[in-house]
Amino acid sequence: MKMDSAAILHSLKKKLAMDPSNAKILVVGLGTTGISVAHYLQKLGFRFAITDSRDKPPLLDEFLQSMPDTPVFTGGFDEAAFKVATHLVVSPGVALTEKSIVKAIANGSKVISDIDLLACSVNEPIIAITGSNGKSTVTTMLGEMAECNGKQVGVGGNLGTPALDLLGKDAELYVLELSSFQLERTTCLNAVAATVLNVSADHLDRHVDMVEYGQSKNRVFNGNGVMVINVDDPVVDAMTETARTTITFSIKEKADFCLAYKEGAEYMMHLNQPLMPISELPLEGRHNVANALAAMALGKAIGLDQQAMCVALKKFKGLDHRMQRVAQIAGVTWVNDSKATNIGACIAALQGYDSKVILIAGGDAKGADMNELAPIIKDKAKHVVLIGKDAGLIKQSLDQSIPVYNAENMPKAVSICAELAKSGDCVLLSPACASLDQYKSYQDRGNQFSKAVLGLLK
Ligand code: UMA
Ligand code: ADP
Repeated sequence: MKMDSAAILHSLKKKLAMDPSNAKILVVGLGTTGISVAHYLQKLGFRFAITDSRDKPPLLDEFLQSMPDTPVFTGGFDEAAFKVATHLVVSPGVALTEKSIVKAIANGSKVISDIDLLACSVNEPIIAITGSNGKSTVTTMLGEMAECNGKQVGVGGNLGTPALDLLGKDAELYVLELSSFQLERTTCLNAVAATVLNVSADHLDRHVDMVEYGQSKNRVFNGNGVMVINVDDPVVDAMTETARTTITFSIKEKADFCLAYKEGAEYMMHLNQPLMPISELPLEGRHNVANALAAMALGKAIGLDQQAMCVALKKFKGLDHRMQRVAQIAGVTWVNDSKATNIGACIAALQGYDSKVILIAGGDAKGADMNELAPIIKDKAKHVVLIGKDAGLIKQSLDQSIPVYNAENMPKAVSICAELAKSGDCVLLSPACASLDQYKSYQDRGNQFSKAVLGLLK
């Protein structure tokens, strides 16, 4: 049954010690998360203020218009605002190591997330998906599978729609993509089913090391829901809690959801039952077969019909900027994988090719060790065109074994590739790095790539 305001307030008090009569809440970060939190708190009658360390965050004017009475502190974090706060709802982009936050915690403030607030506000099941790569793909797949089962589903979180903006839409279930940042500050999520798809180096500019990064991911399993485990990833496999209900998936070995050959075709299997041939999955790359198995396993955990899940998978279009074919020009295929913002995604992309590609890579490495990428580049790329701030790190890791070119911008990178490519070649943008050193976002980077490629037709 849907929770009314009284039930939500009761739950907030019990689980987060949040009560409108005495809680003073500071929303940290005036981005999409912060704004969704502000609307939620206002509806429930809480006293709160919002702060952002930027002078003029882009959403400030819009916010001031919609909530003119809310105290707003911008241009640095105001010590006084932190000092009086009983609770800090900290946006994922703000590091918990911020001095003001550390001080506030020492003074007894409680740090929570928008995900905590959602978890206290719904009776409907929450399915939580994290991992270094594949989160958005699996979240979207599962959402479409649930819709194919006739369910009203709220799909969001790190994917784009802030979790609290999913409220009020009569969802029967919530499918949330969660980042390590969202998880590290979430204390009361108890998802009915959850998965860590994989763990590979990412965000090491924010996390102390791989151990701490993995621990943040592991928090998705807090509670007692079904654990969906990728047995191909040793870090994830080690998260298995034997007392919990577990569903496994694998593209390499036997698991609850795995692969097997039947009459010459490779099938996705559940236990010993064939589900569908992988040739009917309209996506590039083995990693997307793993993603499909993970989505199936999560769907199984919440009782979705397997036939309906297969129908959804066969229709799944894939997401933009992930192994997206942009064009074929003079026999050269151009692929936009701009969402490959870490090494693991670039490795998965390269592994999918049988012959060598021309790779465009580089950007902000976020503290990752590019030497981990070098062996697969040497194996699968015949030329490498480097862009962005950490181009030098990739170049160093490749020694002299492969021709490397530097490009100051995307049009230049595309024109170098166009000169190098011969009919039958593939040019792959899979940067292994974040985009923010040169672009507004990975979408902007991908769009600039596509624009430059399509410009070759003129
Ligand atoms: N800010 C500060 N001080 C800081 C850092 C940020 O005041 O030190 C302020 C910024 O000035 C800005 C606000 O915080 O005004 C932005 O907050 P935010 O960075 O948390 O961004 P949101 O708009 O709230 O978006 C967040 C997620 N962003 C990040 O985690 C960086 C979005 O994920 C997510 O879609 C959204 O919440 C809804 O849940 C984006 C992302 O890049 C897509 N995620 C990373 C990833 O996928 O790799 C983790
Ligand atoms: P996320 O939301 O975790 O960033 P996406 O589905 O958006 O995941 O994909 C991000 C990048 O990772 C893309 O380059 C995509 O091709 C790649 N990718 C997707 N699934 C996997 C996987 N299971 N393993 C490795 N890389 C993957």
